Amino acid sequence: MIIKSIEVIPYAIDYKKPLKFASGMVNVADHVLLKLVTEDGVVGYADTPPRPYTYGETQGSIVSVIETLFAPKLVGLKLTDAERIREVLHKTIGNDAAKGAIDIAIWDALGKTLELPVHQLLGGYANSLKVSHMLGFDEPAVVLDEALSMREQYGINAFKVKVGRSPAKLDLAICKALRDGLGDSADIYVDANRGWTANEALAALPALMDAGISTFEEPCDAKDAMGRRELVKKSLIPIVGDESVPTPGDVSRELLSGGCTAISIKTARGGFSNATRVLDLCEGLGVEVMIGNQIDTQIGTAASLAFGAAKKATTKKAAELSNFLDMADDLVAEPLTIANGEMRVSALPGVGVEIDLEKLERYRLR
Ligand code: MUC
Ligand code: MG
Repeated sequence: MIIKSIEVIPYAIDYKKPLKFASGMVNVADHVLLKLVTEDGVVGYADTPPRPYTYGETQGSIVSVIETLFAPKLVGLKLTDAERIREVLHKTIGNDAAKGAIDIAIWDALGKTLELPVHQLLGGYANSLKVSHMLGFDEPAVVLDEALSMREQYGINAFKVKVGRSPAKLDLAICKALRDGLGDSADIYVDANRGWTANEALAALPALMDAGISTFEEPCDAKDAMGRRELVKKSLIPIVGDESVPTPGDVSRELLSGGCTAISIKTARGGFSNATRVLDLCEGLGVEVMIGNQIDTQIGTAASLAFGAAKKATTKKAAELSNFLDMADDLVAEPLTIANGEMRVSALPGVGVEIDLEKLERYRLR
């Protein structure tokens, strides 16, 4: 149960096609694999996606903060020393992806030590989650084709559409094309990644409503507090906080000040422990949540699935679990599968994936 070592392994795997959105583009998974070993020889893994343009973390900064600040203080603690571990991680502001990987690897090692799946340890509510697919910027016909093929091949019928461009009509045309092409049964919702001003988002609302959009994520920068609050007051659909709410403190601030009315929970950001606190806070306040995607690999997706399936509140809406399908390869020994629009939890102890060590050798950068 005692943490013996924490190793960080930067690696790079290409995407078959890039995902483009208002705050950036991803065409390579330049992530960090975290490997935690206990004195009993149990190995816990977690994946760390850097998002410099959103949270300021890079592949290099993740490696550095873990190697120089966190790992030296965590080695020697028990996997169950949760509050002591939290105290170490709280020594820095931010670094939420790095902290998330440490937390998830600890849970993975704990599950393997106890020979139990982490979704059981976290709550064990469901065996599967409905899957939502995230659609990046492209021509309306191309985006619709992707959505139709996701429905045809995997049974997915929930789609998050990236918006936030100028002119807004580029994005509104995509929303209309998707509704016309997918029909009324599809859940279609949008994410502007802060690309619009509050007034641009407000101007887009009627067309979004016409297209039957169910929720509107990060329409504008939450720091533009007055405009954002006006927008929230005027919107008939939930305004979802994502990058504005990585921690429980951020969630409290944004919900209580009227900056958003629903919360996207991402395990890559702070891990299961942070996600549990965010979820409990939202439940206490009666606020809707959804499981978001940090453009995760299969390792990260397995973590989102383990958490989302464990808790009742996160099983209501489809969870964003499918964007690993765009990657040219992955580090897992057995690929995750999506069938009938659902992903089932793994029966393996821990988070539920095994690492293919040959692939890790192939893609590691050092
Ligand atoms: C999202 O919901 O914003 C884009 C960048 C990232 O890290 O996550 C995404 C998806
Ligand atoms: Mg988002």
